[in-house]
Amino acid sequence: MKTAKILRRTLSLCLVLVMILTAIPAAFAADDDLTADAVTVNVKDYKKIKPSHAEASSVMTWGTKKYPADNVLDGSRLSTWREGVKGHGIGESITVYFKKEVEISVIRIYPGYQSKLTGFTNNSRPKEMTLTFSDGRTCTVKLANRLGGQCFKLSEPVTTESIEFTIDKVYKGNSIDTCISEIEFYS
Ligand SMILES: [Ca+2]
Repeated sequence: MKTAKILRRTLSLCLVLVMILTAIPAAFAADDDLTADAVTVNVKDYKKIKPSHAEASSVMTWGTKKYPADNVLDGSRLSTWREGVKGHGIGESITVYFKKEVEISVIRIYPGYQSKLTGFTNNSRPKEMTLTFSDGRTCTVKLANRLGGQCFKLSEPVTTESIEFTIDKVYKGNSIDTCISEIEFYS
């Protein structure tokens, strides 16, 4: 009888422990509920934040032509980052760094190779990307398949030292390489 009682108590204790351990991640997940909706905003209403540099998980070189990560920060739609793995670059990423912690509210992305329409349609464009901030929080942006910049407003301003953009889905171009021409940041 005594053994049965101890067993029952141990079982009850285990159940309570399981319930607590299950509740802890759920409580943290509620705080991480960050979203980034496509919006039409006048970026002149915001303060532009200058990043320090960008690094990519891969970069394509084609003969003497190079398409480095920093091309997304040079202010020109004529230059692009082009991922350099086989296939459409799903899972490849580009990370933009700032000199110190900054507060970001709006991000403007110029997806694909925006030099001209043929450059845009010839290369793949990101369709969905996961953004990861330096505090580990993430959100997804869903991009339209068109030329020009697309603004995304974060559900709350995020203080961060870097933002990683990971390609989750693409609009397939005639060639398989995925490009991003520019990324801008506003607080
Ligand atoms: Ca550029």
